[in-house]
Amino acid sequence: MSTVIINGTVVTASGTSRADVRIEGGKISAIGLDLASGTDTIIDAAGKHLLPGGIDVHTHLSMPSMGTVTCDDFYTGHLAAAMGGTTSHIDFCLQPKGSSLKAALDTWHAKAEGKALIDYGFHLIITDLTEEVLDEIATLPSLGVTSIKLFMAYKGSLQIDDSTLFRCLEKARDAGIMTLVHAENGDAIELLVQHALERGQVAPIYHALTRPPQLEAEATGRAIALAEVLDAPLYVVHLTCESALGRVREAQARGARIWGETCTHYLFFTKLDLERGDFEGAKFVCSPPLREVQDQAALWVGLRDNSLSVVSTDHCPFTFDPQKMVGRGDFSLIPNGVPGIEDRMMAVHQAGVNGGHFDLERFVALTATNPARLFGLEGVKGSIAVGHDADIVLWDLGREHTISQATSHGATDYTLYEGMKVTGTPVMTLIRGELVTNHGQLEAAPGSGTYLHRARV
Ligand code: DUC
Ligand code: ZN
Ligand code: ZN
Ligand code: ZN
Repeated sequence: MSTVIINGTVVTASGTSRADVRIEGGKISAIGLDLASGTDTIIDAAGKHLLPGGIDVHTHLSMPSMGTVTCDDFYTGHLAAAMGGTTSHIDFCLQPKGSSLKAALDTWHAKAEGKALIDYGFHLIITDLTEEVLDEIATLPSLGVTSIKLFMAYKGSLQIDDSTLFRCLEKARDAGIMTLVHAENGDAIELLVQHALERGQVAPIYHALTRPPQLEAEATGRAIALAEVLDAPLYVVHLTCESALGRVREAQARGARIWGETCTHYLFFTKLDLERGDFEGAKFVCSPPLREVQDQAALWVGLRDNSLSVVSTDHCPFTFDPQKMVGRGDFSLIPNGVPGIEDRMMAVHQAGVNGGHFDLERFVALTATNPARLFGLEGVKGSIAVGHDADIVLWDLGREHTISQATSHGATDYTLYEGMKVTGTPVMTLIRGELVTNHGQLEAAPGSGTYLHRARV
């Protein structure tokens, strides 16, 4: 079976050109002019741009959190992702306390089994570091997992101490594994939350006020210091503010192996959104919290100057009603997380490219090429190049669309981006050469998404 996509404009992180793309056995076999002859299937992409399928390296599907479970599973989350032009993701597999890492991975594989529409890999969140678990880290690459994540916040549940972080960084470094951190000072946050509740400050805005940016910058700097001492690679997830970005930049200038990621919502919303009426502010509760306009501006600069390498979603969806409603009398009970897996590509394209922050090549770098390179998928995913998987999005730069819950595909009952007008949307998505979405229709069967056995970093 061969397919050729003709008449399109191919965009990679390093250039844009008019070319046909030939696909054989799910891989890109040729890129050039006039490749159509002798092909089984021809897709005419006249007027469209061909982008590498989006790679979202930060998602939480069917993940237990704060007494509930994120509402998208590996079917609804994948449907939303594919409709939005995302063809691969790396989900966070959570180690329950007392569990082995292997058992946690088995649980996550079972969640995806028979449901997956897009390709998926796993990062491993370590919550309980025993000597056995420390030894197990070295075995993760043989299971296709080449990244671990640690939480410096959520005291009493997910939070690890500095000694745990240090030991994991060292083990991960030796095993060719990237360490990811959620960088916020959980000890100070716990006290600030207690004080706020004692004063009767229960509204959603206090979520942001009890997690100030200084505590993100402090934890970011601390994690960087530990990683630098060990010369271990470190990826700071969901970076939100100018001060934390400064820590990353300084480390990069010293030549340290430090990378930063921000997430779509930090580019579009501020803590003022937590004050929306009728408890709607709860829809915007995530950690770290939304910040200020000046932080947004700093993040856009970081995305342009490469001090930030990736825009992911931190898709961690809960319904407004009933899931977020649980925190109506106490902000600290609102599940932390926002949806975004369907919106990322369109929203970032709209504000980033149409808004003049960067060009289409940089958009591709931030949403596909860099994520692949940093997480062991280089040469396989993240670019339109010979030998790569044919994960291709046909993007219509002129198509107008208004983002709305009514036309979205995930399981949440809201989108943060309600009413946002975009020009430029995906119209067709291929994964490994197979059609997955076509003008809003799903063409793939559940179970067609495959597990990504990732290479060492
Ligand atoms: N951090 C995440 O990365 N995701 C959801 C919640 C959180 O605090
Ligand atoms: Zn986090
Ligand atoms: Zn997350
Ligand atoms: Zn350009």
